[in-house]
Amino acid sequence: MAEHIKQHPDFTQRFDGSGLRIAVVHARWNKVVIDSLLAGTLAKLKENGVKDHNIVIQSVPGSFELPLAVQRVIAGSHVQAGATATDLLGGLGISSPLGTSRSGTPAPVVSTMPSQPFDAVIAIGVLIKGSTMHFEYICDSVSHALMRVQLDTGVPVIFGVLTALTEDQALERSGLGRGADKGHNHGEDWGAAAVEMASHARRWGEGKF
Ligand code: RBF
Repeated sequence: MAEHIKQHPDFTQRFDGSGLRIAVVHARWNKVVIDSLLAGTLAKLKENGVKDHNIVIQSVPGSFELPLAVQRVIAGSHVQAGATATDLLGGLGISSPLGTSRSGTPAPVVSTMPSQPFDAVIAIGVLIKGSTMHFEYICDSVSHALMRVQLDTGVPVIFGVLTALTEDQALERSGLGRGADKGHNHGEDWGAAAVEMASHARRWGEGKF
């Protein structure tokens, strides 16, 4: 019988991230651990083909702020995509209700706004248990709320929140362990999970299985 049952998922199947747009929202509490997780996440996104200009990084004070930030970032990316579509139509002179152009052929508007909403959002936070009940309340509410955001929006939200009982646990799970074994940087898994889930969600959304 296998000695260890608990295993990380197999991320050897590659998904093409070259056409995906992904946001990373991270908290700033426990910065040393956050920085390592963020670096691992970004390295994996790029390794899977996600382009630099298609990665947006935002930060919030603490993990409790993550769910609202993720929800707003998703909504904002739809506004950006809508604005681009409107710009393009305006540039073609199709939907200008005020008829502002005096000439018959308005100059084309070259939009600098990204035209694509986020395909996935990675929420990164590090919660370390203290001597009060804050840890329990924040872990519980943040995990439920992040799940709610992804189900409400239909955009995959990757749960990149470490809920560590000790500082050493947090360090080990970000590849910064103090012992001989530095541990595994879970940020890498979150980057890979984002590309996989974004690819699946696109395909499933088009009815392709
Ligand atoms: N935020 C984190 O991301 N990680 C923590 O370990 C953490 N511990 C906290 C402990 C206490 C006692 C308090 C009051 C807040 C903590 N926060 C932590 C911040 C929290 O997520 C949030 O930013 C603030 O409560 C403001 O809404």
